[in-house]
Amino acid sequence: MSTAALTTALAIALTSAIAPTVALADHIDSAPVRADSHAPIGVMADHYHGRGEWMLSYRYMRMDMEDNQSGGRDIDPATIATSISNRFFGIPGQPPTLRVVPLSMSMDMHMFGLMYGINDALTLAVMTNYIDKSMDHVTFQGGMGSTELGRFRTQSSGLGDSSVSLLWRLQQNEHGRLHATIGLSLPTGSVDETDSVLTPMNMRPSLRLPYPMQLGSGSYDPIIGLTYAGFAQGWSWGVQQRSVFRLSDNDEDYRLGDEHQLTGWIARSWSDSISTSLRLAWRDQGHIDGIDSRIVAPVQTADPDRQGGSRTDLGLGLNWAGQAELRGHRVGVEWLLPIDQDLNGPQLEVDWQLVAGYQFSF
Ligand SMILES: [Cu+2]
Repeated sequence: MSTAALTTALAIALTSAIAPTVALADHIDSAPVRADSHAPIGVMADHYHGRGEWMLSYRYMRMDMEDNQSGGRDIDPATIATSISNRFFGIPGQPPTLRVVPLSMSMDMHMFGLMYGINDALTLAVMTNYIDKSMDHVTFQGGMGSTELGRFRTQSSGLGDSSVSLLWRLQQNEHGRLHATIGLSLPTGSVDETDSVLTPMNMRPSLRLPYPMQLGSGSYDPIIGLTYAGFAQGWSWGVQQRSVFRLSDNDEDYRLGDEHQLTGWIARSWSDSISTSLRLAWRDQGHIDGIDSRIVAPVQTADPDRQGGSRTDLGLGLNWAGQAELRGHRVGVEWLLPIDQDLNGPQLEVDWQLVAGYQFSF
């Protein structure tokens, strides 16, 4: 028997010894499934699976953004249009300030996931998603002043970026489990979406949409993560670090900023089936390096330097895990509200996020 197999056998023996209060993995058939053995549904790659176990999942995510800020301070559309400089000024037809201002944006994402326990130490996770984005803007008339010319909406939808990851179990005992995530984000999302816009000169050309309205990164990006989840009777907690590194430019000569996320949660289990959670999530993303030469417009979203920033969210979650004949079925909902945002602005602020998901393992 190899050391890994021995460790696994030992971990399962330990886990079984204190069942039914602590069942860390769904595949230990003798114990009830703990609703909080999975993290709040907004946390990705939070758990691994035992050998030969499969999981299919679907998550719906909604994000709503409204109003602009810069470096943590609110800024209204007329002030942006008259005082924030346009980096493209000097190119024929480009005004000195940003004459088009985003007012709100919404994003709906449908995420599909598949997990498979290759053995007790390694789990494969594949994810892809379908995104729907919509942004509302106001256009100010001509090159100066604060007269509104009109409002317009741009939309984009399609496949987003996908990812393939390996979850590597580092430790599991009666107190908790630790695993590393090593993955690659794949550029299945488009970076050349177009739509028609209203210009300050009252024209309606169809243009390549600015960066936040594109659907993918256009690059192959490594993903690195570390997750710990701890369990006690009636309570559990966890922390996760997760980073995406943008190492190379895409075909349009830019790369998105690196992404770093740190989150921590506590969960209370009210019964085997039901748990509630409280979570803090910090996220930081750098600005864009390089520039897409086809994205030229007097709007903040077209400026690679006015992208990214950091945000801290507070999340309230509910997990349900099926027992007996419903074993293997799970449902989770999480509502996230920002408590702090510091954006490379002007940029739209996040108002709220909702994540709802269904998972089925067998
Ligand atoms: Cu899973």
